[in-house]
Amino acid sequence: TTTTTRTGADGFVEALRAHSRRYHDQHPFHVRMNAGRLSRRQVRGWVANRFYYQENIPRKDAAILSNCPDLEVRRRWIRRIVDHDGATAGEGGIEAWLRLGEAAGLTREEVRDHRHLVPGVRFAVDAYVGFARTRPWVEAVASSLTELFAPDLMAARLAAFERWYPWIDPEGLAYFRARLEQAPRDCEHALEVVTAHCLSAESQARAVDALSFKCDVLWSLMDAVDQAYPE
Ligand code: PQQ
Repeated sequence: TTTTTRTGADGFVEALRAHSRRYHDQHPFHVRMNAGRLSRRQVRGWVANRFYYQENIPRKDAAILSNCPDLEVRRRWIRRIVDHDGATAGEGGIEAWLRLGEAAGLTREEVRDHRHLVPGVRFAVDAYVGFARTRPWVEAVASSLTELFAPDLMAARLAAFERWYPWIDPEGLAYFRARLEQAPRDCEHALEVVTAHCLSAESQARAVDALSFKCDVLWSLMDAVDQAYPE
């Protein structure tokens, strides 16, 4: 039957949080980035490639909205799309990422036209959007929970960029400052949704698998960037 033993919510949240060990902050490319060991070419390669992730996050969130029958959840979730797309031209996270690119010496055009985008990054990001389109919406929400681990990485990245890459105009780092506030708010909501909906051991296991999948997405993205911009 589908009724199963209810795992304690604490054990479930612990199992989710334990994925911090598989988060992409541990990836060798991120370790080198935060230790100041990347060349300008490598930093630019990462910024240009990560833009594809940024561009697709709102499409991923729109897929979640389209699959979600819960009005209250949709009302809060929609904010993520506005955060990235901006309410008007010149605002939002995608714009902020383009400014990061400019601060790092990339033109807006060369970031937007994907000339630097490598196949592995495209595949990883497309897999994330595809997951949100095709899997049950609560699993897609669970896959966003890597954001539990993002604020520590953002803080480390901000400090590292200011210290090691002074050739990047610090105003270009506004994207990361904004995420320091947005990510905790977003993942608190996602955690609320997942703990409210995943009450059986089976559904909890599927949520943990979804987060595991997302760790793979982010790791694969870094692998692809690492391979394209070797030391
Ligand atoms: N993750 C999501 C998501 O899954 O909905 C949205 C974002 C992330 C962002 O807007 C980010 O900027 C972001 N940044 C990082 C990063 O730079 O390391 C990681 C993640 C993440 O953990 O998925 C996100």
